[in-house]
Amino acid sequence: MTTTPLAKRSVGTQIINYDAVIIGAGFGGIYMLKKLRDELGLKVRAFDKAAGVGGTWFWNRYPGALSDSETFVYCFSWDRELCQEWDINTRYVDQPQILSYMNHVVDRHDLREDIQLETAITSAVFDEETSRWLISTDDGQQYSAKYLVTALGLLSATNIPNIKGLNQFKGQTYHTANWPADAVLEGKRVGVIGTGSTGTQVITAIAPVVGHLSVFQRSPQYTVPVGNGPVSREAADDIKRNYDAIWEQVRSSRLAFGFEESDIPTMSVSPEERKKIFQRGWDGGGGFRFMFQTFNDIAIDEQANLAAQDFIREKISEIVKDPETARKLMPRDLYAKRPLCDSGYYATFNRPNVSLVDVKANPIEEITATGIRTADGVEHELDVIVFATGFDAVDGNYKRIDIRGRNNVSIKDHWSDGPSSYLSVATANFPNMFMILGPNGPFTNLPPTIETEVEWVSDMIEYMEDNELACTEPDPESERQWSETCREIADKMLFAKGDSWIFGANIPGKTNSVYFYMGGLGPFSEMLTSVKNADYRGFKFMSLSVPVRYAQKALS
Ligand code: FAD
Ligand code: NA7
Repeated sequence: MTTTPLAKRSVGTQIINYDAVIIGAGFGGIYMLKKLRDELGLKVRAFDKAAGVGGTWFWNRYPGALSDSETFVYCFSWDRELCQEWDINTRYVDQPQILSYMNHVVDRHDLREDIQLETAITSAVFDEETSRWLISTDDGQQYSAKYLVTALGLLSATNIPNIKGLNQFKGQTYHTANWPADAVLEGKRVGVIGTGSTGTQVITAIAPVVGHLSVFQRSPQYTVPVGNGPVSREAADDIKRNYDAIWEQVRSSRLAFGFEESDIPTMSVSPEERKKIFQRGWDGGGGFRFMFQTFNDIAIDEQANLAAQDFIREKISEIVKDPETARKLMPRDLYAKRPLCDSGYYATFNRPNVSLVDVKANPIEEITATGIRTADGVEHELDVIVFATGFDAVDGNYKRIDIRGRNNVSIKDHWSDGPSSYLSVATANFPNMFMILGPNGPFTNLPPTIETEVEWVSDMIEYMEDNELACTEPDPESERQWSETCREIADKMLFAKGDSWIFGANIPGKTNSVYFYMGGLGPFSEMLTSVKNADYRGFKFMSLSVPVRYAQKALS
């Protein structure tokens, strides 16, 4: 490690120099480190505030945490050998399985020595004179790097709603994404606030062990069975044998979930046939499969959407024995959020120890010392409150770091009307800052999108090094056009009419904006390739005002 006192900046501490600093050690950060260190030969350090690698899967240890992407596509495809060696035992992977997989990848590629854990990046400031980033951590250390790669995660900054009285509760409170190892729920009176993807998982998993479970539901959910179960040796071998074909299909598809998306319009078939196809989707399992493999227009056409809604509402009335509970569980709005799947969510409400509180009709008034009081005056006595209340998605972690680009402008101000990017990977006036899963990236099964972005960024950095370029950033007009493209596509989707984190609607005060490119991974990859092949169209480059590989050359 090279250290030097940079007199201008240093306030007693030595600044440590790298070619690239990566923030985050989840899927994105791990692969970025591998590419930049082992393929480009750069001096790189990855930081994570977590005590272990794995990102999402380090943090989300709540009971029932399970991927809703299938195992064979919820992994890295770049490690061909590992794809052949790693066992696929179950259709989906649970949190401990994913975490152990990610630790294995890190060890297998000797990445651990270049990952610094339990270290939060507090600020990153671009120095226009040296064209380098000055990065500070919560332990008071400063680093300098030519490239800053933010692999901060899009579902990572937790959201705890500001409910009156939160601090006076005498029992335990847990957010699902910060689940303590010593959490005890057995026999306890537990309240869960939130019934999204996480809420449905945790509710279903803990109901059999808690004393009493009170579910505080603001929005009822459409959810279908996940269909988890063992994968036979034969099926697993088949997946391994077809590695090339599978990944080619995944990368060129829209959703990257490893299935062919339907091309049949919902209303083009008879009502009987429609029901049969929905039933097949229900029996087969998987939220994305149900929404996108049954028919091709559930997410875009209101009539098609209504047909899917009706099918799920009918299932709720069949499954849930108490009609009043069934009524409360039935959504009436569009089926236009990230499609959920579960391991018996609706049936959980048949248990005698589970009660449903409709907090839209009967809002939470206050958290008291002993529980939650709702507007009807009832005090729900609790030992534990679980917040399954989601995330300040996409730009949440960016706003939590003091990131400053040209003219000392902060990213918070730069994105005050909602976050934007050029192709999800970069934003104007933040030179040499590359984002993995930045705003307006594809809405997909994420590891294939992460790989696509990491590979493109790595190629871009290689190009810059080969051409001795000091820095690059997108021009604002290219960024504006990309935002417009994302907006146009989103406006064609019913998702734009549903209130969820996908459009920033879950956080009070957050800009309701377009946060994703809904055009699919295949078209997104083609776009990235065409930009690269056109000498990085839409990016401007500045050549040397300081030596490239400053860290190595200037200090050796
Ligand atoms: P993350 O895994 O979120 O990693 C980001 C890391 O950055 C974190 O470890 C965080 O600690 C670190 N970090 C942030 N700020 C700082 C800072 N200032 N300083 C230092 N470190 C920092 N996606 C799917 O495609 N399929 C699924 O089935 C699926 N299931 C999910 C289930 C849950 C419960 C959740 C929460 C998400 C799920 N996701 C799923 C989305 C998931 O986040 C992505 O699939 C993927 O793990 C993202 O990887 P990442 O590396 O981009 O970010
Ligand atoms: P989500 O999908 O944002 O769900 C959060 C849930 O919490 C949702 O039901 C919210 O109700 C509810 N919520 C949020 N704030 C409140 C308050 N103040 N009172 C009552 N209820 C509240 O987050 P998840 O963690 O489930 O899933 C996020 C993604 O991570 C998911 O797609 C997976 O990919 C993993 P609302 O619907 O807003 O009315």
